[in-house]
Amino acid sequence: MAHSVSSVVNKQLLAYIKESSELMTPKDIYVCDGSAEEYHTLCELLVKQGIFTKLNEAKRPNCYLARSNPADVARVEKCTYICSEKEEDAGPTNNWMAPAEMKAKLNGLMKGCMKGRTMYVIPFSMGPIGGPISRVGVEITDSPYVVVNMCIMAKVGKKVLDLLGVDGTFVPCTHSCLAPLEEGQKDSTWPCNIDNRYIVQFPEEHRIVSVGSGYGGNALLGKKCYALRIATVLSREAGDSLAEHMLILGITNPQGKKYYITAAFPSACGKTNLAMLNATIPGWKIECVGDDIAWLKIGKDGRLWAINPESGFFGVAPGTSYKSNPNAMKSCEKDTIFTNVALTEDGDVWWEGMSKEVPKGKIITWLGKEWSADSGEPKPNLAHPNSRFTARVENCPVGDPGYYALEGVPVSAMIFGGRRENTVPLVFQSRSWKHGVLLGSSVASETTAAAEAAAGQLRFDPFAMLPFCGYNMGDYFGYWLSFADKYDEAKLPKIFHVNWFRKDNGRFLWPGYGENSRVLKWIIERVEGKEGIAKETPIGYLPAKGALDLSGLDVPEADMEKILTVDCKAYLSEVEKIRQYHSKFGSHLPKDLIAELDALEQRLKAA
Ligand code: GTP
Ligand code: SPV
Ligand code: MN
Repeated sequence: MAHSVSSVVNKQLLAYIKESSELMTPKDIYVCDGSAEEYHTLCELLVKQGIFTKLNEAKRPNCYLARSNPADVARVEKCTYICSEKEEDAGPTNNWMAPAEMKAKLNGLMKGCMKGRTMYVIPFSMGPIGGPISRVGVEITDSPYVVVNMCIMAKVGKKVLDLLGVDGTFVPCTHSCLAPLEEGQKDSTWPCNIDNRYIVQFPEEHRIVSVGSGYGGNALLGKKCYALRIATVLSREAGDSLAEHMLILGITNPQGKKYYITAAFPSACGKTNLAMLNATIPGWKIECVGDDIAWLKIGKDGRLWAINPESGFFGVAPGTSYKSNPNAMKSCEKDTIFTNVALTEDGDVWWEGMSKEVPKGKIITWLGKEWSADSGEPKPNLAHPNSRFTARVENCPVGDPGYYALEGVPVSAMIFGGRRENTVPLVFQSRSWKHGVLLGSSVASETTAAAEAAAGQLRFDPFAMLPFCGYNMGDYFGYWLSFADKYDEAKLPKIFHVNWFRKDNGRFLWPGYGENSRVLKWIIERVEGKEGIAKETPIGYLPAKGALDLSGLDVPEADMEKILTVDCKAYLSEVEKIRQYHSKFGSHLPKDLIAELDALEQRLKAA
């Protein structure tokens, strides 16, 4: 396929390309066709530019390593804006600026910003091309690193242009590193503009502009900017859809019956791990549809159906090993882009937690510095804590066939969870959909390295969507609640809450990872309506004594007791914190949610 603009027929796209190139004045324009050949050519270009290091072909076929600017390593929430016409519509959890003011600022920054660079045009589909839940976007970027990552994370190229035809519409997603190249100027190995990073969503126009950062969620605009922030807005407009920070997994019981579960955990809190886990209990099988984002829609049958809008995994590297997540390790054995991990002497990658022993020989750290175990120097972080792999869904050994289904998969259960060292039990079920919305709205978690800021601090992260909701979060709670009024609750997924992260003196009380399959088994048995496996408590239904399958598991009974008991006193103080947090939504806080919290308090006081 031709890569020139003359191959484009779509009216909106032609106008978008024209307007973009007039503003940003690139040296040339390249329309991506999404072919394997194009991917290889761009990877070679990235190697030539010093942005990519090709890894050892015998050990990691078709794999590359990129090292970012040390200051451009994660999402930057303080630079992320929802620019709605009214500040109130962005709500208290988002940064806001008036659209006109933001556009003036961006236009100033973007004038001539692609000088000396190629402007890439990436037509992409989130979800199967032409599927009823899928949506189209076009990213314009001056970063070939972004192009190759988008080629893994979304469905890119000619088929999308064909789908758009002459009159089809799409969400325009403009990205620039804001690093114009003067004649003869030597390029940086990670072009960016740290002091001018703006990740901007215009919810009313369904438009995205992101400048200054080349990193993941800031720059791969199909991901968090489109598939969450803009898609939350589109989903509410549709009235029957949701866009969530959720994994999707298929789970088959020993009788061969299959169910689908989605789960929302905050960034770096275990979605990839749960989505790909190998069950430790005999006869149960888990397969992966997606590990980060779910688009959901009410089907003709009244059930909620889900697709994974992505086609790759942008997964956290540290902590991933053949022991903790063998399927993620296998997914990145080939055809993978690694960002900010360490390079070993034999041309392979390494990160903290991949193996007990640090590999022998010379290591190049994520900062590009040499280090070796026998150098006598103290070991620095060899990989950045938020280093990532970009791997293809097709290479996941436990990929679920449901991933390819145009209409998605029917969801039986939804799980919320966070990183909580105390108070929150291993698992419990909500009393109803609306009570489940209360659970989602009060997810709190210790912060991680996935966003720039101090890690390890407890913060509320409702629905694991704090940085990703494109409108007023109070209205988002209301929209979630409305599903119980609009649809038959019996057909909606059952809602659960989990916590793999309870601690005692710094030690995890629950072994987690593959053992989490035991919790999934209980959840499915609840969905099936199995009797006698739950006890009612003030916070919801917990596993009854002996109902959680612990066969062959070596966890002290006292530890299990701790993580399966409700501490009503601690929960009453939790209620106070939730009430205080909710109060920031003012008149946007739905009455039904206040009623759910009041009822929880009453039940706790009565216990
Ligand atoms: P994003 O891609 O940032 O949205 O993150 P994610 O939710 O997919 O997180 P991921 O599965 O990559 O997990 C991140 C961290 O949580 C890793 O360091 C894991 O080792 C750790 N983790 C995952 N599951 C468990 C578990 O069951 N128990 C414990 N203790 N740690 C876990
Ligand atoms: C997250 O931070 O939740 C991620 C990584 O999944 S990023 O795509 O950078 O947002
Ligand atoms: Mn995520």
